[in-house]
Amino acid sequence: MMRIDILTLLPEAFTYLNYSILQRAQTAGLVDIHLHYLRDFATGRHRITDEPPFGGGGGMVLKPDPIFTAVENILQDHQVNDHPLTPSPPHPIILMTPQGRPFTQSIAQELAQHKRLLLICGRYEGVDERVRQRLVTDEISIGDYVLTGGELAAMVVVDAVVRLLPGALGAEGAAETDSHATGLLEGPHYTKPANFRGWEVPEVLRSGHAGQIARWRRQEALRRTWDRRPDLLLTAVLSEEDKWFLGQLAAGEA
Ligand code: 6GU
Repeated sequence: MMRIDILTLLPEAFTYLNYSILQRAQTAGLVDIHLHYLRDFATGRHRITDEPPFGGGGGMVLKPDPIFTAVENILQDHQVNDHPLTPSPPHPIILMTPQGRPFTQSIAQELAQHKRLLLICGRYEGVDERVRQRLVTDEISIGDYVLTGGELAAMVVVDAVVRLLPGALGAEGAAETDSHATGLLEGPHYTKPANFRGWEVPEVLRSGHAGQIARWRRQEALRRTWDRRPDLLLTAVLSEEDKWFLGQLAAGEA
């Protein structure tokens, strides 16, 4: 069973984790998710977690001590005095920040291999640099736009990771055929009715020919990727037949 700890100033925001696949994965014992309120680890009468930046300027910066104390408590036996990158640490300690490495399906796959993850939700204005340099082992962003805090980003990462855990998806939804798992976008999907307002479902999908259906789906995935995300074709794993079909698309013949 994987364990995920999330350190946040807004634990109430994580209700999304109690639904759907994330809920099922938890009740099935595939993952154990623990929320920790950063303020609980702050000291003093006011339990202050942030302060204005040294040197002036706007915004507030998360103080290092509550974050270090929280992480040390959460990962009880974790040694945080050494730089965490040299003696490779037992578990990833991930800071959610727009300055992090851009999150991808391959990072989700990488994270899904670990027994334990700790996500720290930053805030846009910033986190004391000593947290980055001396505590975290990884920094992740979910894209080039500004969010108020790392909470939504942490839920995105948890969702993408948990659905990769063996047994998380029902038989109907295999993670291997998802968009991006194959390196391509998925082609179109259709369901009942076969004729909706005169608009027909492609005949091949109702033909019952498994081989023809698989080939059509592959070609439509290639077509959609060619149209919308040609950058993905540079890294996708392509067969000779795939390359031939892309040649047809390029020539305007498909
Ligand atoms: Cl991880 N945090 C914040 N605050 N904004 C983001 C982000 C993370 N990823 C994209 N924008």
